[in-house]
Amino acid sequence: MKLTARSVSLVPIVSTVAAAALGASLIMAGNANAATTLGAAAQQSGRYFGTAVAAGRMGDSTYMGILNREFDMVTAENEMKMDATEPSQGRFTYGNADRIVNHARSRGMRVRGHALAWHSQQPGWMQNMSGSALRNAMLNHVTQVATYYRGKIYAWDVVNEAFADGSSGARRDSNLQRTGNDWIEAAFRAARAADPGAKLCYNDYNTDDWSHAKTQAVYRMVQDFKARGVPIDCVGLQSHFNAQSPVPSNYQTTLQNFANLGVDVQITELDIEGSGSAQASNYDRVTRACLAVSRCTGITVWGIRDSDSWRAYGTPLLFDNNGNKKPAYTSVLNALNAGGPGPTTTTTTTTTTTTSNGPGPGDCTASVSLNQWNEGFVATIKVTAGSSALKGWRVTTTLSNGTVTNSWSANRSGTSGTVNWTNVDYNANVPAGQSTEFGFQGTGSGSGLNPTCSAS
Ligand code: 9MR
Repeated sequence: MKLTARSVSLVPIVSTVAAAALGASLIMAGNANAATTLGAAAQQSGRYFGTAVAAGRMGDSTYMGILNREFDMVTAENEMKMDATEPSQGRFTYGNADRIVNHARSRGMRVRGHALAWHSQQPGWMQNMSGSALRNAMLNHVTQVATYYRGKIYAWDVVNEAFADGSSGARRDSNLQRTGNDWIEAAFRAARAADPGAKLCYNDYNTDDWSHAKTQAVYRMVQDFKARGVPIDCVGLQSHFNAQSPVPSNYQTTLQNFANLGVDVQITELDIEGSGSAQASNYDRVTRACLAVSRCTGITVWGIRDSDSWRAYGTPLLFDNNGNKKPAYTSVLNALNAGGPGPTTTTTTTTTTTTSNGPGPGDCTASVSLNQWNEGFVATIKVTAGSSALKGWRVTTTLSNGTVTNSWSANRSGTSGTVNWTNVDYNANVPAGQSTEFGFQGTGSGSGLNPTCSAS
């Protein structure tokens, strides 16, 4: 990209105002229970503190020591991008991504997935595609990668950097944009279908200043998505700051305004060029802004040591080249220890109910796994054949307080009340005792679906 321009009660002994007025050492001395690592400090208010990780540095013991000690969320810096995971069309490679994901999960860290669809870092074969071939290739990529990592990713950057810089407020021109303005929502729908449990984020840079046209344009898109039931759960603000692009005075306002749309807000690639107390104070401001917004659920810095940064010359990170903590580190840790209201969690519940007509020969059962959040739901219906194979099936569901907006892997009649579903060609045949799945997304409540299955 181009940068133009658990116990919370243990901690907030020091109020925010007092914390701002006191020196760092005083705060630490006055708070014997202060957490001593970034991850632990963030967890006190239910947040996370993450970093970008490069697979190529995982043999560096200093790097790994800091990673394992300080962070509880990980983003692959390049290894989950389209060129890394689908180097030739239809051939998916996850070696380096898996090294990062497996390491994180084995240490109890969570993972942000970055990124499913982006105009940049596309594999060569995709760069030359257009039209419906490109749209289908993109959707297949989203589906395959999100399915591969299903259940392992806290949040996906489904679409990255799709808006233009400057004052136009327009979408960025790209081969993906030229497939039609709805490419972004199509990507989000595909991601939800593939991994209903992951939070789905739109991620961008230069969207930190509330008055910027680009920020406003992203805001309007998210507002529109929420109004139309397009599945979006979070907005990522990359937050790459330097002298040309400083931390804006209205940064907290931006975070709060996005959050007010009903999405989580995450600071996804934070780095701030500079040094010493000036840099420390900027990091302090960003951290406090997140803590002040209850739906700002966490902060990720874009690398560990300055020397690990994509712009090492700007010494923008929290550890110096030798892995020593910088003043910026101390200011972030102290800000986290000063606390803030915990993030609001969406009410996501998963329930499974099974109804059965048998199962005997020619019969089938249907069960539902429901992922419900405040405004909508995704239902995955599992159709299981009885003691003989199915050559076709029909499922009936009841939607008393919800409306289907999008569905996959089945034909549908109706959108609310009694909704009937039948197999599509490729999932008509289900061997005895085996299962197939279809799904749908809706607004409102998906409770009481009570699916029944019959052979057809
Ligand atoms: O840090 C990444 C660097 O190693 C890559 O060369 C670069 C290529 O595009 O991407 C960097 O990460 C970018 C991130 O994926 C998206 N936002 C901007 C980041 C910094 O350029």
